[in-house]
Amino acid sequence: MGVKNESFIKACWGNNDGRIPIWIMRQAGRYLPEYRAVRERVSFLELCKTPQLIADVVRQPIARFDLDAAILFSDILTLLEPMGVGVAFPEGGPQLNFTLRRPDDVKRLKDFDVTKEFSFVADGIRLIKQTLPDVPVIGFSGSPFTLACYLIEGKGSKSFDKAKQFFQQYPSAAEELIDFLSDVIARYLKMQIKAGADAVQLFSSWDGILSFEDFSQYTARPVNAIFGQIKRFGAPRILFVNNISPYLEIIKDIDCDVVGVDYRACLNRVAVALPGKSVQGNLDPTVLFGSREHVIERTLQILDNLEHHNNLIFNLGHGILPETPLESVAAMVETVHGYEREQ
Ligand code: 1CP
Repeated sequence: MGVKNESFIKACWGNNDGRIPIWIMRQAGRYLPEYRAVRERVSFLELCKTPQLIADVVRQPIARFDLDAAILFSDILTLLEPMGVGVAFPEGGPQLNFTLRRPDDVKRLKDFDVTKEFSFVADGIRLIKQTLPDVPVIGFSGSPFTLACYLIEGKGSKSFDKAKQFFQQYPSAAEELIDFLSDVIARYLKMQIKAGADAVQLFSSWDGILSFEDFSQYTARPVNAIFGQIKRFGAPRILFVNNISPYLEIIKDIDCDVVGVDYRACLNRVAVALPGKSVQGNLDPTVLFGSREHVIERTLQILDNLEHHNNLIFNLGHGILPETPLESVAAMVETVHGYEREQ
C-alpha cells in the first residue's frame, strides 16, 4: 500500500496520523481540458459504458493533482436503464423517457441482474485498479430517495415538488419504490466492492429537501438497510448528504463510517455532533473562483476550525463547477497536504 492509500482509508476509519487526504467531488469532469477533449470524441453515455475510457478519465485528475483517492466514472442515473427507464444526457441536463405518475407505475420498474447489466462498471473498476494500483478507488450510487426524485420528476429540478407530492399522496407506493431501489443499490455496491472498490459513497443529493420525519423514513431507514448488507465486506461506507445540518440527530444513528458534508454546514459542528464517524468536506466550490490567497485562507479556515484531523477527508462541499480555475484546485490541494496539525 502506498502513502496515498494509507491516508484516505485510515482517515475513513478515524485513525489517520499521516497527511490529510483530499479528493474532489466530480473530480473527473468538465473543468479539465483533457476531459473535454475526450467528450468531443464520445458521448457521455458511451464514456460511462467503455471500461478503457472510464479508466482513462478517472486517471486524469490524479495525474494533474496529488489527490488521495480516485472515484469511478459513471453517473447515478445509469442504474435506472435496466429498470426500463431510458436516460439521455443532453446539454441542459439529464432526461428520462419514463416517469412515475401513479402508484401502479412502481410495478412497471423491472428488477434485473446487476452483475450482468453492469459488467462495464466492474470491468472499469478492475482497469482503474490496474492503472492506479496505489490509489484507493471509491465506488458509488445515488441514494434511494435521490433516484426516486429523478424517477418521479423525469429530469433535474430545483425543489422536486412532484417527487415530494408523490411521497405524501401515495405513501405505500413510495415505500415500495424505496425498498425496490434499496435492494438494487445494495447489490450494485456489493458488485463494485467485489470488483475492487476500496470504499463506497451514497450520494444523498436531494434527500436534504425532506422534512425531519421523512428523512428518518426515506433516508435513514433505507441507508441503514443498504449499508447493513455491505458492512461485512470491510470497505468504508460514506454517506454524502447535501444539506446535512437539519438532520444531524438522525444521522448520528445511521450505520455509516464517513459522512460527506455540504458547503453550507460548519464542518466542526458536524464532526462534534457525530462521534465515532469520520467527516468529509466541505469547501464551497465557488471559493475556487476567488484569488489564490482567498482559496488558501478559506481552506485553512476549515482546517483550523476542526478539533480533530485524524478522521478528516478534505473535499469540496459539492461537485466542482465546470469553469473552475485549475490553479485554484492546485492551491487547495497543496494547502491541505502542507497543513501542519497539532498531534
Ligand atoms: O457532459 C458531461 O460530461 C456530463 C456532465 C456529467 C458528469 C461529468 C454528468 C451529468 N454526470 C457526470 C459524472 C458524475 N456524476 C460522477 C463522476 C465521478 C466524479 O465525481 O468524478 C458522479 C459521482 C456523478 C453523480 C451524480 N450525477 C449526482 C450526485 C452528485 C451531486 O451532484 O449531488 C447527481 C445528482 C447526478 C445527476 C446528474 N448527472 C449529470 C448532471 C448534470 C446531473 C445533475 C442534474 C441535476 O441538476 O439534477
